[in-house]
Amino acid sequence: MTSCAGAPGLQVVGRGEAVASALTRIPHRGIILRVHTLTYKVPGVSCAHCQSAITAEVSEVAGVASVAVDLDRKLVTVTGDPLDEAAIVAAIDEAGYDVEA
Ligand SMILES: [Cu+2]
Repeated sequence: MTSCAGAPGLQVVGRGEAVASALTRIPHRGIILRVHTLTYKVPGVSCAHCQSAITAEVSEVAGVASVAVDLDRKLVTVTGDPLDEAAIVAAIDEAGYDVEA
């Protein structure tokens, strides 16, 4: 049997999967482009405990989509839409850390 009839079909399936995974990622990228990103300097963060404590508190703030804690640079980056800055600072404070002005 030649592969002429089958191979194109398989390729279409392959493309279909590629398109499906691309479509899965596009909304995510769209959100990243659309959402607000706020970065706070939090000098007190030093270890994985600080990281998880802040992530846990800030994640509970309404509108927050993601929280990233950079332990080396002491930065907390929050993305979401909308973002309530006062609530985020309060959440970091609640976790036991001060945001550097
Ligand atoms: Cu720590």
